[in-house]
Amino acid sequence: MKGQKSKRLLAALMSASMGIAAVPAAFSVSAAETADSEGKVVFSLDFEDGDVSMFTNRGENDTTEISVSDEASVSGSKSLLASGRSKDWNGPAFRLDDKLEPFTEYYISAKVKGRYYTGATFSFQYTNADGETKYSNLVQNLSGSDWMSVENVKVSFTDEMTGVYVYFEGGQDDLFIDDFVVTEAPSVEIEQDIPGLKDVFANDFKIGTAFTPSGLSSKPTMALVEKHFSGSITAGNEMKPDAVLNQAACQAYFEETGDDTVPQVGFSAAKPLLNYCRDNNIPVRIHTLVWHSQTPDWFFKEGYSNDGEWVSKEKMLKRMENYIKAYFETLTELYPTIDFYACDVVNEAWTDQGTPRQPGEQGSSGSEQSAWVQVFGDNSFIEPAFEFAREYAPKGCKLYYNDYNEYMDGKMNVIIEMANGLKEKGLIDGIGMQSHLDARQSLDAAFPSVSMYNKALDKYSKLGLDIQITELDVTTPENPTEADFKVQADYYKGIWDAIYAHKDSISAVVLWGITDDGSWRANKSPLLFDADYKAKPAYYSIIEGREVPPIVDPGKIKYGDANCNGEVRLNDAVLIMQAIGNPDVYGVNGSDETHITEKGIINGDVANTGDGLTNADALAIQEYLINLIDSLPKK
Ligand code: 9MR
Repeated sequence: MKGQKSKRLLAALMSASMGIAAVPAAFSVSAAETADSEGKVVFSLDFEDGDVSMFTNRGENDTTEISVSDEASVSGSKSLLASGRSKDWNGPAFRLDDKLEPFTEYYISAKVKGRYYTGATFSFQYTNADGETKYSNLVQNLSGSDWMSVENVKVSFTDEMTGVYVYFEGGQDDLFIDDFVVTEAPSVEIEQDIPGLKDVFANDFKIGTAFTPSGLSSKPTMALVEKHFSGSITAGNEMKPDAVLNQAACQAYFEETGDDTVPQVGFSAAKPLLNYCRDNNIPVRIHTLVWHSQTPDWFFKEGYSNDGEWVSKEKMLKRMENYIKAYFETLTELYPTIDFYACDVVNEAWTDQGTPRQPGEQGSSGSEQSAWVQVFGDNSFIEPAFEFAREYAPKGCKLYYNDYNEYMDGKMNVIIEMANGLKEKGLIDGIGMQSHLDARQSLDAAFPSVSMYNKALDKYSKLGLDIQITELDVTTPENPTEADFKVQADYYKGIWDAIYAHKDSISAVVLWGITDDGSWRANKSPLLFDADYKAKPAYYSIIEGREVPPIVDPGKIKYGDANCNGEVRLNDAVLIMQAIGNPDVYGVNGSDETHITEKGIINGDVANTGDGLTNADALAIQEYLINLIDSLPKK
């Protein structure tokens, strides 16, 4: 049942995201009822009773009027009509946070139709704790001459978000909506009986992932992060230049001071994610400072204005320095306790042939052009970027050059040449191998081949710099079969073995996402966990033959933290006493889920008695908590 559901859901998500979902002949879910094991129907609106009060327009300046109509319908004879729309962004909207629970996953399905032609987008908006409103498109290209369908679109929100809405937008045509159904996803427990990846490789390298703040509202997603990936977090988009640079603030500062070389930055987009990392003691990879993509063109223009002239190289150098300075200073002021241990200073500056990118605006013809090259004439912006990063990065933050197709000869050779130069000057600490790989139909067809990837690892490791695998994912063909997942698993294993063989040069392996459906390449299922949060064959292939090592790197022991929650508190002492007094329940193999772990035993062994975990350890923790001793372990 579960497996079938997962496939159906994934198919629905994939077709929905491609905007080609067909309208089912009939719609079977009726008025609010408790559904089967697939989840509880919370709202089911067919508008037959004439009630459209759950929908509004999108506030001030939105001219949309919401009414009930019998001009079109999918089920019954009525639908909701949104008329009078005078802008693309005009409603209709359905508010979530006043009706539904935070940190809970819901699926939304609905039918939409334009009066003359359907050309709609299904979108999501919320206001964050700083009062900023954010928007994202959930399903684009709902285009066709008839009813279009969104099916089982996953939505969730945190308790920090307000004004959370889903809405249809696009064009100015009247829109009809019918059969709008919100289902609460069945609560899902992740598999706790499999080893955590971060634990299996605890003595080798950090295991991490990238995610965006929307992941925070999904309990099972965060359970996977905690269990497998809490060695390192990268913000998927929220710490990139376009998320950090604030155009209005830059212009205001310029107006006030007459100085247009001091860019203004902020981290509101990354805030929920950084708060999570701070509260859970998770090291953060900074991605990224200097990049041609996701960097606004106005940053390179006179007056920070969209249509200004390009600034001079001299001015851009000053802007770059002040931007990098402000980036690190603001970040470390806001988050003094986070371990910002790595930073992609420059991202994707070289083409596969080993030349600089073409100069130009990022938006004007695809995203391949570089405004950095436009202003500097070539790639001579790389070295100052590293100089400024070296000067202003917090202590312990290692500096990386990061790129994709990093195993292609032309690109690899130029990266190595560049890295050698930067290394001589003490400016670089490592290479970030993004590793967006493609397993295809067979190991023979996979690109790159395992041996090509291995060769790149050989070459980079000879640089004498650190290597991090920064964005690992491995695509299957679209609509993967079981055989495709097997090939993916075999390929992951080959790549992982190559990584493992170079582990002395590698400090972190970061997956680019958590579950397949959340990936930027969702239609090719590239990750280790599926949409149902279950470990895929690829997960098993990379841990095959490995066990959770009992010995934890001394640098990773948190003395006193017997329950491994990142803090030393009285309940750590209590857990030790429980584990000793009632091992069946609280020992390493104890039945209660709060039982002590191998790592907890190491953390908890603090009394220096030399005889493993005893009540003396619990006592030492209590002495520490009431300041009778200064530090753990007890001297
Ligand atoms: O995962 C990111 C995706 O959500 C964005 O739409 C995309 C836009 O550029 O960037 C993705 O992340 C990229 C990363 O920053 C750099 N390497 C390639 C990644 C995948 O495109």
